[in-house]
Amino acid sequence: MAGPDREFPLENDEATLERAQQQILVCQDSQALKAVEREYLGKKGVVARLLASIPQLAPEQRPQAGKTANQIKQAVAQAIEARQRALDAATLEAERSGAGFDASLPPARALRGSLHPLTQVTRELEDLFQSMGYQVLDGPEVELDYYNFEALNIPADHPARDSQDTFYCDEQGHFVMRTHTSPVQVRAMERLTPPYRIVVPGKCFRQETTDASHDHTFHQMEGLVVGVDISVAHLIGAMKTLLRGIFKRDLEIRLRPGFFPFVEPGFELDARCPFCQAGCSVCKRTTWIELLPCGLVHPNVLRAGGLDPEQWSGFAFGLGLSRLVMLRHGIDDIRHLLAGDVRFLEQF
Ligand code: FA5
Repeated sequence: MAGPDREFPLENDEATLERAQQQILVCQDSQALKAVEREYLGKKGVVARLLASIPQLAPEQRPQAGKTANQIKQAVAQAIEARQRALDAATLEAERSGAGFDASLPPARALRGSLHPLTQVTRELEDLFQSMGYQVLDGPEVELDYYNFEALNIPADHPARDSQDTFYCDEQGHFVMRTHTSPVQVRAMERLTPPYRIVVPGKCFRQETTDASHDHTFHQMEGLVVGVDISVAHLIGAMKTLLRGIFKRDLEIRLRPGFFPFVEPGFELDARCPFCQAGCSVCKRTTWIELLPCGLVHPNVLRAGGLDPEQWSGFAFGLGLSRLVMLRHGIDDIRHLLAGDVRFLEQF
């Protein structure tokens, strides 16, 4: 039977401490140290047993017994900590001097982001147009119906106003998600004094069924030049420079008639396919690629912008930036562009 005198002291306190310290010193790893820690400092360890047996001692022995138990506890904890530090240092030293450590190896590759391909092409074109004297302007994505349609000579019954194409933002239909960047044409006319040249890159929104070449959210870059006696010749000159900037060489172009209420005459501009001579999948075997709609600014639009069509004229174009990025990188589905999939974006 364990009587009080047998429990405390288990042995004399110095011997207990000495034994613990010896055990600690021969530990070769953290696991062994943990075992010693449990033996002395654990819930049922030596120190806990010492403390538990104090109440059974004669009252005058108790203070000294408590003090001794706490001293052992502290000393053992310190010895364990010191041994752990020594083991850690030894491990580090072994790694440094051992065969497995090569200080000349390059560090692990840091992950770096990159610019979205749409941002890249937007910045390139902004630089190109700025070098030709154009200003880069911005406009609201939530637009007034007036600027998106009415001021652009798009009458109320025009199919472009059909609710299928437009995201309306309020019951009355005063606010829309802009369906193109053209509303900034009139906003610019109201603010600037001609002559001027502007480009407006930005997001557009259309309520349409998406497929590989149509998204509900896509990017365009609007261009507008206003001056005296601006003609189709100016438009063609600017478009050729634009193509040279994009494809880094001269490409033959052609204009087909195109209808947009805000230009007269209006055109669809095609360029010779930059990827083939005899037809390929990009140009659908026609050797022409449809590049952008454009035309001379309609007099009604000039008027809406506060300009006298007798005095001022202009040309405008609406480049589909999303489609251009697809063309440039051979992307087969426009929906990849805004899907936010890092595996896709990492490629640029
Ligand atoms: C327009 O949006 C006119 N505002 C362009 C314009 C400006 C004409 C100035 C004349 C003068 P359109 O709807 O064709 O036109 O769109 C222009 C370009 O935007 C298209 O050629 C195409 O590249 C791109 N685009 C149109 N709809 C989508 C869509 N759903 N997804 C991706 N790109 C689109």
